[in-house]
Amino acid sequence: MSGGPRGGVVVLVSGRGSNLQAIINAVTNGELPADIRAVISSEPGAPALARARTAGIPTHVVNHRDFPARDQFEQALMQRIEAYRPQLVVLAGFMRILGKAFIDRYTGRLINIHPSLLPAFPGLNTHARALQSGASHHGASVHFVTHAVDGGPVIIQAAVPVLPDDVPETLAERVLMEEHRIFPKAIGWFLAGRLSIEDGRVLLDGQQRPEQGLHHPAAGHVPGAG
Ligand code: NHR
Ligand code: GAR
Repeated sequence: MSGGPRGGVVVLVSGRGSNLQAIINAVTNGELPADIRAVISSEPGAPALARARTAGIPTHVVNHRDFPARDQFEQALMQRIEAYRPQLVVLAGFMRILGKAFIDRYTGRLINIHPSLLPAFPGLNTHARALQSGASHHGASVHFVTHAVDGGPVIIQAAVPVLPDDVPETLAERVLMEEHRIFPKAIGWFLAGRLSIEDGRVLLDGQQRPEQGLHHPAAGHVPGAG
């Protein structure tokens, strides 16, 4: 267990912050026992920063443009994070790929929400790519972050149907509703000590959840809503 009393969380953001808001709301309404100690943005103008301030959470900006190399950006980011001694670091719409030093320090207590049913569509522009592929379903995944970008062990997924008139924006909106539901849930599981990793798979209460890691929508199976 690392640093401080249980439940300490630092959230890294780059943009709008609707997932951050969902986490804040879950804490506020008592569904998520967590202590959001700070929000750190890689983008100075991120709307997520205003959401944090409104909730009374300390904010910092670590702008990647202020550093000549990724490595130095990450050192600065780690310094900011370490001041809060979090149990968990959460990527909520964080847009910078993280390198070895950062991943090595936080492996096992660093999670991300990604807008696809991983392993389908890692990387960016997932909604347009899902539409382009003709997939019948799309969705979101919360996963542990490892060196393999969007390739770490999946904690929870939620699927939504792709509808005939969807454009990337309408599909993104449907997926986002699910993101806001599954992300606080995954964070709660982590902070309660209910998650473990065995053979690269995530266990909840020591059990493999039947819909995780066994099937994939491309194989004709739609993951459960968790
Ligand atoms: N870092 C590691 N090592 N592993 C992961 O799984 C990570 C990660 C950093 C971020 C989030 C991820 C997503 O959910 C994430 C997962 C940004 C990019 C990207 O290409 C890719 C994946 C994710 C986030 N970023 C560009 C870069 O050069 C910049 C893009 C931009 O600024 O708009 O870092 O999708
Ligand atoms: C979310 O859909 C999140 O899954 C995705 O960006 C959006 C952020 O929205 N994350 C990534 O694409 C990471 N590369 P938010 O700022 O409103 O939470």
